[in-house]
Amino acid sequence: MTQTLKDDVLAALREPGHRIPSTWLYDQRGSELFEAITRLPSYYPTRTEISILDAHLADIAAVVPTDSLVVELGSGSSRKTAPLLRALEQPAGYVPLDISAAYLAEAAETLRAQVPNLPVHPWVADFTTAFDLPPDLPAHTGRLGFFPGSTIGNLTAENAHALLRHCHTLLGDGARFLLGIDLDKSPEVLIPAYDDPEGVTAEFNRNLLVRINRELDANFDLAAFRHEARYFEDPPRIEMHLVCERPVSVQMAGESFELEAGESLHTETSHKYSIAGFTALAAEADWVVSHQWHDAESRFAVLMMQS
Ligand code: AVI
Repeated sequence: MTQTLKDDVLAALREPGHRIPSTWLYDQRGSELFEAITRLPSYYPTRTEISILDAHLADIAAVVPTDSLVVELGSGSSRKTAPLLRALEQPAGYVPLDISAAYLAEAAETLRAQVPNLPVHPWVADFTTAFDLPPDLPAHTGRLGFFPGSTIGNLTAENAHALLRHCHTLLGDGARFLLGIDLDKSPEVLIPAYDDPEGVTAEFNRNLLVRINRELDANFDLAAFRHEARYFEDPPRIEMHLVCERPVSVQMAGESFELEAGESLHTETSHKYSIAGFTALAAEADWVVSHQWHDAESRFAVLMMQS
């Protein structure tokens, strides 16, 4: 069930662990800050994935049947989607899915300009829940799911499984699914990617408190919270936290909450996979990994799966 920001923040403040779903990081400012993160020297995933896609576009296109309908989970970074669509042989159309109607409309316009003559069917959907496709799709012979950015890593294993299973049903028999995953690696590389020297990720994380104060009339004292990226080995993941530097009292929705020094709000988990581990997760949802591409340092992988 989709919760409101208020319900999720109240639940997080009441429960130990204080976990707030990471989707709330992406208001207008949060989306701009995330875009800035993708261009930081220490945030390797975006540029690594783009270089893998660029290097293997012809191999990727070769395993996608002609006349496929491309369904992207997320409204598409023009840096990844336009080159893919141009490389495919006569795609039947492109369906970007996004929770934000405004962002989706803008991205669809950009894409239309970059890939003329391709039917584009933007569709507002929350892909963390069961979603549908638009009813007025052009005729097509098969479907290609596209889920770049390692966004699947921000889901729990349970939700990632549910999403893969849902996509299996939605994309149908003979479908292909092209997906990016971030690979497990040394914390010496991972920590700076999520705690950059420029402080952009810290601002991205702290912006959640700005949003909560603004939208829910709360009074989080921003100066009392420090951004922290933590690496865990099992399962491999980075967690983002906002750690209280001193005891903090917060008032919100007529309730008062006390947080102790050292307690934290857990704002995001970013799972890091092995190719074998992800292949096993995909197999539980009946997807077979048919091709895999990664960079020379094995930081990131792009997988092609078949239903
Ligand atoms: C969107 N997602 C894949 C990013 C990640 O790497 O988990 C979000 C992010 N959080 C901090 N930096 C980037």
